[in-house]
Amino acid sequence: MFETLKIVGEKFRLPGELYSYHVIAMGNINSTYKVTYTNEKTFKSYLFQKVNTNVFKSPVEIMENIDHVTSFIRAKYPDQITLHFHHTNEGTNYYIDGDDAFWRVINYVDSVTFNASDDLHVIEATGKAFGNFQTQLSDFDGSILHETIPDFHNTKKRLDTLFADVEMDECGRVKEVSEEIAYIESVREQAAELSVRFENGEIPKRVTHNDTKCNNVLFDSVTKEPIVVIDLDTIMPGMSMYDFADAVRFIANTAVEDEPDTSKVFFDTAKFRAFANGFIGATKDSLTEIEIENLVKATFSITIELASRFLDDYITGDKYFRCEYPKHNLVRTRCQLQLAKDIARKTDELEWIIRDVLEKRS
Ligand code: GN1
Ligand code: MG
Repeated sequence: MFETLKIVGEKFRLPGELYSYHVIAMGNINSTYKVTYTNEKTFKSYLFQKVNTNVFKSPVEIMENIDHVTSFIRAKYPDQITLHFHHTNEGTNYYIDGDDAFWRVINYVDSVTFNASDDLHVIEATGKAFGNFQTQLSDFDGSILHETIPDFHNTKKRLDTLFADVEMDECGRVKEVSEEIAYIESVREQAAELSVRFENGEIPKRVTHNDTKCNNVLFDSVTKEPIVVIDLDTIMPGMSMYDFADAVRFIANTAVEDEPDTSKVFFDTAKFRAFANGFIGATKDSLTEIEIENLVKATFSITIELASRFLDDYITGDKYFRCEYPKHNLVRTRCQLQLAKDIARKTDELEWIIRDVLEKRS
């Protein structure tokens, strides 16, 4: 790996000598390395990322999207830290190596990330960061963005794909998951509703992040204030409330996303309130009534959507998400379904929390 990274660093004309590297366990799709260079006695670190081209079929389009969005934010908010991608001699912000691997290099930002947090201030700050991100892009022309993964959060299509793959049962795994499939079938229409209404034009089309896990916000290690929103691979036109929903799905889970013991999995309403407070505070002037009144429904829908994606990957042979062990995708599915059931049970309380946050914010 050292040799590969060295070549990548040379292509991006990084000064100094490669000193050390380590893998950063970040995300389920791309591979990320923190790579440090030394120049005499100074050290500077970079993130080298190998983009998973099985998932992102047109990685150059992703880089174009990122370029558009970061340039826009830099021009509008010159004092704000944005992600800085390096360029090669050829003037591209990526390099394709001899093995067809697609590399990009970003300045390392000294920071901390949270895979989970019990600190309600951190959770509220995460909500504010994602809400601000959306508000900052509210006058960005989304039509110039490539749809890097078509129908990424089209829940109806995700569910249709799942049920088509259940019919095919190419790996013979369907018999193992009949309970999970029956539950998803029972909520199929309900979970798909918002995506159908979005396609019909009833719900505003906005520029959204589409992967709002809290570990996609970098925080200052001392002040615990957000520095920058990262992982811009899936920025595309989408539903605002799905950004909210995906974030609370992750951050308000009392367990990790792949907790094997589902008795530990609940939806934490205090964390939900904290995130809602931050997010709504940052977006309330732009969100419309239809978006606000569907935040809770979106939370249920996106949790079912992700469960369906994990389950679909399981029954089609684990080709999409990186798996650490054979039934990892099944464990992830069960965890998300448990969470969805708890969200469904708590719907009235969650709706009430949204109204309460809105009243206090107005
Ligand atoms: C993937 O790799 P990461 O963590 O950035 C996935 C998201 C899922 C998430 C679940 C491009 O994101 O949609 O919500 O895993 N990203 C893609 O952990 O499919
Ligand atoms: Mg991502």
